[in-house]
Amino acid sequence: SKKAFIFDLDGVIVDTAKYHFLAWQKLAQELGIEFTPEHNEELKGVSRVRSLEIILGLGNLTATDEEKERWLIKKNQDYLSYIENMDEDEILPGVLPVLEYIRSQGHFIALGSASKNARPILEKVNIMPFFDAIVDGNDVTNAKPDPEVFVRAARLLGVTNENSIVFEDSVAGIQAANIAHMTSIGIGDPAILKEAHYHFKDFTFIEPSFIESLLN
Ligand code: G16
Ligand code: MG
Repeated sequence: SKKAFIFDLDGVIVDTAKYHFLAWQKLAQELGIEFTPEHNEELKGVSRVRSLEIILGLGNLTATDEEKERWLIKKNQDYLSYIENMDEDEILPGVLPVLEYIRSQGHFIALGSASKNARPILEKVNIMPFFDAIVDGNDVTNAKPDPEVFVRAARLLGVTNENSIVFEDSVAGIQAANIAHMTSIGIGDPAILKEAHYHFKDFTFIEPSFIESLLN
């Protein structure tokens, strides 16, 4: 039967984390909060609202809902200005061959991202045509590690959770896949992603034979 290969976006297909970092750092600076690349690790896979709460927590700052709303809009405007000129050169190494192989074998490809900017990013890097289904931050109410984003993607394709395979770079995303009884594949640091069923440093290490081994 057909499988669903579900890809996270940030940290898996493209490295937008560096642009999120720049935009959050700009805001943190204006608020007088120290925000380092190490702090930024905690924001990976985390929703926009939750990310702001974490940053405010770093500075022991409280804010009204109006202020938070204003800062979230500002952060996103800055982020959008940083990603404006993204193109296919920013697709991470090895991703395109894996997408092409999965498609050549007749299986489904889906996106399961926390980002509300996922669609414009897929368009900028010119890979929209690969995707049979897209579920992003605009479609879900529960953030990873809740499996909602991945389960919705599988449902859209009519594939069971057990026949779904998730590529993720965040701990919360691996947990979400595991909770849903999907196969989880961690991309990145093995020390961070130890709960994943399989693990690769990046997509250049994923051979067609590995994808094939998941099909039975
Ligand atoms: C991404 C990033 C997170 C970001 C979130 C929301 O998730 O990893 O750092 O906070 O999306 O993004 P936006 O502000 O664009 O809605 P993912 O799930 O693609 O890794
Ligand atoms: Mg990610």
